[in-house]
Amino acid sequence: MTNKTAPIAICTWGFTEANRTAGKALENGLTALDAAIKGVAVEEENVKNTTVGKGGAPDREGSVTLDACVMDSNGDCGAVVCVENITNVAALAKVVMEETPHVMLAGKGAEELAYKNGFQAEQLLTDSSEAAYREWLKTSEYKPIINIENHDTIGMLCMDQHGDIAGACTTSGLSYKMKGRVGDSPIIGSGLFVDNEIGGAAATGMGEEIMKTVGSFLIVELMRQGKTPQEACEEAVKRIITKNKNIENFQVAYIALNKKGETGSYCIHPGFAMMKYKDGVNERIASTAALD
Ligand code: SD4
Repeated sequence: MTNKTAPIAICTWGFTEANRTAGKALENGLTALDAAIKGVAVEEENVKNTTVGKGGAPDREGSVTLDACVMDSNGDCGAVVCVENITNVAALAKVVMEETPHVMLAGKGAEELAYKNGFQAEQLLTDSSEAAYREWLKTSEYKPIINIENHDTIGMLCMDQHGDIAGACTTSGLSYKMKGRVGDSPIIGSGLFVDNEIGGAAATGMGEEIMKTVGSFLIVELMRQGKTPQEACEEAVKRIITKNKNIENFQVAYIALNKKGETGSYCIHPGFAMMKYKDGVNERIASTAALD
């Protein structure tokens, strides 16, 4: 074996199958980036997940718009925002990274790139997400509920057999968001950041709060300064909750992985967990919370 470190996959929330898929792909020799894209694709294609890919909740006008980004171990990255009719938007973000001179493409431009590269158009609004949307329209009350609604964005970090780290993050964003709203998930440094010399971090939760503190970049920088992944996640959550008068009303959670293969996770409110695959074991690790 060429490995310096056993491959590791971690992801947000309890996505057992997605994380196992990535872990096995790493064991089979896939690069960290391709394993992460393959792992998150499980949730992009899972119509029961109402926060990612096909089956994701629509915006308040009934359109499902997806956001995703990827970051590679050589520091390259790609992102797509507000994409309709394409399920595997993390894979599309990789196409932006590899086939264009840009980092981020929005809406129609990203969709055209997808079709040129063989992605198929799909109806992302399922019968059940449409029914839930019609129910929501009766009150049109926009009030995301912590850990219940809006909670299944997948951010994934992988370390491959060569010890290289990469990641992917993919979401349909907040349910019934305003048309055109984009959160943290496709924003390099907010929803995801990787520095292969240090480690990586990914986020889930209220994107607006994550973006204000550039959370994933912050965590990697804190690890660079010597903090463990756990300490870095805790500090990044602390930055959000200090002086924030609204913390009762939103969740933010982070996961992190460093070059030594150490991992950490932390959140504001109890209820968050991450998955970790290492040495053939795929386990759910409940996160400690600032407001435990
Ligand atoms: C967003 N961070 O669009 C995403 C939502 C999320 O689990 O993480 N949901 O703000």
